[in-house]
Amino acid sequence: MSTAVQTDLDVVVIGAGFAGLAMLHRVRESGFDARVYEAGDGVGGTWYWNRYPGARTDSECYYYCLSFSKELVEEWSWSERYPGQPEMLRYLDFVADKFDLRKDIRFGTRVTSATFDESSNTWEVATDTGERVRSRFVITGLGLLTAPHIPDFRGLDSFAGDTYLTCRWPAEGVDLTGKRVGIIGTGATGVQAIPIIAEQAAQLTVFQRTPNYVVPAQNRPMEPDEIADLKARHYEILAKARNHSFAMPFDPGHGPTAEFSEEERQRIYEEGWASGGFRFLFETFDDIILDEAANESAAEFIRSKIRGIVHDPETAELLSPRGYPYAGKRPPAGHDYYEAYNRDTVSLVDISKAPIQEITPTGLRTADATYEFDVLILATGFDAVTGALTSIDIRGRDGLTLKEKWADGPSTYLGLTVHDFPNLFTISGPGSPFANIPVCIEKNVEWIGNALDHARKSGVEVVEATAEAEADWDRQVQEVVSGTLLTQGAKVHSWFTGANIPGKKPVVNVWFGGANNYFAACDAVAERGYEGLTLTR
Ligand code: NA7
Repeated sequence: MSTAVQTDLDVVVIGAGFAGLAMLHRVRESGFDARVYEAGDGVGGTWYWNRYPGARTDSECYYYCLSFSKELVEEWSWSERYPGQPEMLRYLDFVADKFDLRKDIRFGTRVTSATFDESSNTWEVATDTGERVRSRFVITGLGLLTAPHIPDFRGLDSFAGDTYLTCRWPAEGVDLTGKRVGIIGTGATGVQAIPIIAEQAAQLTVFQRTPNYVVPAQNRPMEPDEIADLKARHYEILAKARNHSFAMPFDPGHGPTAEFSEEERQRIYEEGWASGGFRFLFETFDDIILDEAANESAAEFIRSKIRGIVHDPETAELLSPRGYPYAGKRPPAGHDYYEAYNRDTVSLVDISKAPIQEITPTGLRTADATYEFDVLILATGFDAVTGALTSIDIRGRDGLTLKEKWADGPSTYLGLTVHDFPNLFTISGPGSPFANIPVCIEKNVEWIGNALDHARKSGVEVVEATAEAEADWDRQVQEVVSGTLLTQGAKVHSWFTGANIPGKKPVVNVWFGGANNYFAACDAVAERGYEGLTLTR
């Protein structure tokens, strides 16, 4: 451990995406001396790194944004219902400039370790640029989907063409015109990238292990009247989102599926399909993620749409998910996704039964065939939720690392704090909701900001979750999901069970008990004087 401490800070924030920017602003408003460390050369987090063709939000613009400043809400206007990555990045740049956040951000600087010093109750934070700082609090804003997952394909380095990772796509773009492209991965990323790549490439081969349930997003430009109306109602919309189980300002569904005739169901599904994206899941029927028959009914509707769109019946069948529930994996939103397979230049290879055996200098080889291409694209996902946190050497009491503590699955209190890791706060940490992220982030930011204010006012030096409160929260995280179909994602490598990473113990790592209920639980803890946390003067 270095003793060359150069600076004393109240707060170190790791990451300059939505979470880090909002957190920096919040603690600065309270007069804390704060610094953000960001590995990228600019702000944006997820929206800085994920520049692949077709990258855009799966949530609508007017609630996938920050709300802490009325002026910001007033000044920024979105151009599309689902903003593309360049627009999202422009937005976060605008936020950074408007609130003069950059002066407290160290870009191009990765935090390598954070060590809690029990003698001074401070954190010693070290970076890959050689900085060492001592801070009272450390707050992580690392994002849920940050640490790339690159499967251990034999021969990956032998490929003679260019290989690209979607989440590390070059900022200057890649010209795929006339190229033969192979892409592995058909999650939310692959589903967005495939139709755009298909427009450019001479030939695109898609390697699919598990088909997804893809509902079209129904993107369109935003109209001036609509923008004005949404701005005027922003805080009403936010209140509605905060009251929704997935933090989206949606209306409830029509009720339980079984209460409707087949004809009525089809009409409601069609309406949901036309509304687009997550609205299909949440505004059609209320029991899709709870009841197997209801889920199968919605799933079959989606399969019927696939059969209607994709001309080749064999391809349509390969694209049709079976054997796991709709929403058992995080469902992607499509932009002419299925339509892309009607191009003569796009072919789909099922690697579920004949897996990839090795990457070769000219392409890849599965158990029963070889394929050739010039460019290989990996859209293979992330070591989600815990991966970014455990990639930093974070040491709490008695030198315990977060990686050791979470060897059998993550454990937190409210997804925000960890026993044995005092004065550490994790925005959107494991055990916090997987829901519309900016809304969840801002609730976390408010809660942490208020906790820090409270600590300072009361002369508290150490804030730490009790072991009991943490165990109780972990139990609740597992309990609330057990009555849903979401646990079944484990059998199809869903990242929210950790099952997409070979060797990672499958355990549901996010809160599925309703974002609204989660927000209420966090508020109640604060109102009761930070119940479940030890506050030491
Ligand atoms: P996902 O949703 O985890 O998708 C990763 C894809 O990569 C998925 O189709 C995987 O197939 C595939 N994959 C992963 N490993 C392999 C191996 N070894 N062989 C073949 N195929 C593989 O990540 P995304 O980036 O698309 O989306 C992540 C989140 O970002 C998304 O949920 C949104 O919240 C935004 P599998 O399905 O595991 O069979």
